[in-house]
Amino acid sequence: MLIVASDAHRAHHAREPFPDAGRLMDPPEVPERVDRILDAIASCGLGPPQPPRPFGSTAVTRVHSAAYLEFLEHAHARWRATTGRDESSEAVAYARAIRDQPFVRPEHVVTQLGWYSHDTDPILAGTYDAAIGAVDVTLTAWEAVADGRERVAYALARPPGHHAAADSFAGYCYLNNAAIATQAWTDRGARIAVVDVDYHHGNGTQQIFYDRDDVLFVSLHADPAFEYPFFLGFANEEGRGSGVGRNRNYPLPAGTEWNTYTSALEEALAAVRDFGPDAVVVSLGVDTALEDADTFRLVADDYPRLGAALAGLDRPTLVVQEGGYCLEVIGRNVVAVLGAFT
Ligand code: OKP
Ligand code: ZN
Repeated sequence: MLIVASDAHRAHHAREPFPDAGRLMDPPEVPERVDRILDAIASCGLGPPQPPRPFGSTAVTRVHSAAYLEFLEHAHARWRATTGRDESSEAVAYARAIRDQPFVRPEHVVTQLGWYSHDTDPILAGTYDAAIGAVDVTLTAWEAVADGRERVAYALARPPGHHAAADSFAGYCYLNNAAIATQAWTDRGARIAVVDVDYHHGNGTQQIFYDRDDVLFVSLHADPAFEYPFFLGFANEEGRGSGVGRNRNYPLPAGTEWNTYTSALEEALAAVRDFGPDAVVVSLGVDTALEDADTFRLVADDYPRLGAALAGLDRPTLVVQEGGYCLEVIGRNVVAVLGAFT
């Protein structure tokens, strides 16, 4: 199995605490996540990780709007010019779009921050370069599978991507790595199933492919009735237009253990088999772990089972890293999933 990783992610490291369920929380999406996964990969004999090649922006512009990309690239410099803050400052929204108004042209950087995001994530001086670096990692892994050189590849993407939509960042995500690879695949004529097993609903991926009949999006996640991203991820979101029936959400209760998880997983994977994709993209978040701060309770032995179920689809597969924040177990659990493919 090809494993792709790079150091570009280090340019993005948010440190300012943000409000989360009534408390201030230190950002958990840190560079050390990648180090821990690489350690586990090294000690289980997978790898060695390969470096990415640069892909430029063509594939990115197939998913994200030109205006959003221009914003993301220059937001921090504009923020500095406007506020007088320094290189290490974090640009964060503090005013939001006003609903149901005809306004569509954000010009001021603060307006843009409120326009292009729906939570409190910051843009740092290195955010754009890091996000592009994660896309290069993802597309390098994708290309090896799409060209038929590998049956399965793993993209150690950071920052993650599944909350980023065509023109919005949120949930630690700026560019939607999995969606960009999926789009690149469909641009070669393939029908793709995206299986999102991160603890949180992949709202960005859902939004990007909501009208599409050539991409099936299935997501198992904590019920948005009580969990981030709150506004999307409910079971009645089934797709739109020619995409009707091509979006399947499996919201699960707080405290979900393997027993409940596996039933939903079997249903989701049956929908994938039914769709009959040419290839599969897995958005792999391991924040479903008992040890993670969130509410699910999957344990070490469950991750090889999850991997085996995904590998059982028996399709060319790109696995893209999403969440997982407990540094003690993130590596162990990622490697357990990957190991099931070998
Ligand atoms: C990302 B992924 C606000 C962030 C609030 C959101 C959780 C994001 C999870 N700055 N927390 O799906 O693991
Ligand atoms: Zn998550």
